[in-house]
Amino acid sequence: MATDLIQELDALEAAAADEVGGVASGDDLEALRVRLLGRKEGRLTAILRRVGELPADQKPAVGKRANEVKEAVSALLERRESELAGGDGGAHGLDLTLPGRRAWRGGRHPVTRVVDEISEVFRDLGFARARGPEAETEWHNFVALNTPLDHPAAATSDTFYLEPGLLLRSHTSPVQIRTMLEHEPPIRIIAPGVVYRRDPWDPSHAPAFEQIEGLVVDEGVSMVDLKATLGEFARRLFGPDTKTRFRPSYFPFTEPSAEVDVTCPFCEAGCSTCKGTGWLEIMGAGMVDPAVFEAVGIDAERYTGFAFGMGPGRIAMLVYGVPDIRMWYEGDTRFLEQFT
Ligand code: 2U9
Repeated sequence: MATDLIQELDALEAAAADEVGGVASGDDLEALRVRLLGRKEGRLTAILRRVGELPADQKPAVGKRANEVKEAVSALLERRESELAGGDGGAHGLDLTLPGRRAWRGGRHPVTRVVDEISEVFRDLGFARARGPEAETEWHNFVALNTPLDHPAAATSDTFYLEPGLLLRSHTSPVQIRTMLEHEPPIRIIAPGVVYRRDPWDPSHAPAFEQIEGLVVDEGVSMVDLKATLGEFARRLFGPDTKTRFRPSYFPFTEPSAEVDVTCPFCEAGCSTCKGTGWLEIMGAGMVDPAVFEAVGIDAERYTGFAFGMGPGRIAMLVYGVPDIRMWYEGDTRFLEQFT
């Protein structure tokens, strides 16, 4: 009688080992568990019910074997369950048919790309690149640039002061001042970098933005050199048919001064980017004011020079049709990755 029950337990274990591997879903596995180990109708329960009929001395052996089979079958069921959860039904829980995760690719910021493109054009025209500190003295940022400290640009409402006399540069022009203090002419440099102004954020203002300025100083440099250089720059940046025009303007550090427009690269005769005018304003420029040469100890009788300045963030807005400068600085990769 006891041997019959032990044989049935052996058969139950063998059946479990047989069937478990063929089960393909969690539901089927649960159904198999109920059939084998279910408390009411399961095969193990049916066998255990008959243990009561055995003579007392035979009960322990059958009970022990019943426990072993229950443990073994439970282990088989559990292993199969984790295999199914792994997805492939294989031994390693890997599903080689799942699609791969797409690698995240970084890219240069669109404004950085414009800075790099502009820098490349000027490099090819023979300009070196100069850098300088972002924390500047009042003297380098304003005084040496023919801008007295009672000028509105130097007011604490327009410029970030760090301490008396020390500020976050409001343009990259102090880099040119430092270059002239350190080097004799001829000088031919561009100074790209971030500058700071106390402007509240709005669609066309950011409190920190990129600027690229340029400076050429040599004997015999004239307005013709300025116009030829910026004309060639515009043709290389926007295309060979680009025309340039100069409109009179005023800056404290240049005389004469001009705003520089290029023909709109996006239309023949007026579009939304150029607001129907056919022209885009891309920079300011002028002949270096002799007072600036005097401040840095360059002989203004012997040397002349020209300078220019532009905002790559503004140019990137025009080139990419972006209506609000703040969009460059929000760090939203869903927006930025469109331009890479
Ligand atoms: C020295 C002498 C002269 C730099 C110049 C501009 C004209 C100009 C603005 C354009 C838009 C700055 O990015 S922006 O906000 N700049 O219009 N900048 S001439 O003149 C200099 C610089 C240094 C020693």
